[in-house]
Amino acid sequence: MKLYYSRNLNPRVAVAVARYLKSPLEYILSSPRDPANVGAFRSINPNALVPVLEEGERRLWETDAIACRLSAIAGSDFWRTDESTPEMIKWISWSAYHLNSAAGELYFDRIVRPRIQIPPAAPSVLVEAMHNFRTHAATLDRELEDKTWLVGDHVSYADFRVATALPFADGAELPLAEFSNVKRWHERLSEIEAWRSPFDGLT
Ligand SMILES: N[C@@H](CCC(=O)N[C@@H](CS)C(=O)NCC(=O)O)C(=O)O
Repeated sequence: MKLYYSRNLNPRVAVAVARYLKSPLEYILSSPRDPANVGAFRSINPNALVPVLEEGERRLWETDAIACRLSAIAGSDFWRTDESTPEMIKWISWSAYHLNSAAGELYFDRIVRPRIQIPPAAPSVLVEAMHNFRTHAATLDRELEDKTWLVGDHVSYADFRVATALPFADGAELPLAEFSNVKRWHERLSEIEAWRSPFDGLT
């Protein structure tokens, strides 16, 4: 099996999941949007994005689908398959449409745009993204008031997925210090080596 990845938001989650589950993978560092690669990469993923999990002829894209598959292969409940599955899906969905959507805009503007040398977004776009991030981080903060993990009593994919942008908080200027429960929960998550340093030992 192969996992095509880069060091950006979503592939970072997929690599962290794979390392956490000790998935037997070959890791292929990729630049699918590089003009030199984009055409060829579309045969691996028509969206020309990473991560992609390749198992023989089968290619699976989307981080959530890859996490689901790797968890099944590992025989783990990291991807919950019991009565708590809807609760896990709730967090995955919420983070995609709300927290990570807002954080992703800030990440893209402050980390990716300077790297690929395109001009910053209009200030009003960033003000709105920051407002949305604060709104959703406040929701998460309240939810985490009396919880160690988002689903049940041990870590699940919901924790990794909701935390997608938090390892980039400094560079993306996410105001984590304002949300003490979120900050504590992410510190706890960062005690897991696979989450803290997913790329260690990879090229
Ligand atoms: N919905 C997809 C999004 C994948 C995506 O946006 N990947 C971005 C990185 S966050 C990408 O491949 N960008 C080009 C690159 O990283 O080189 C998922 O959840 O996997």
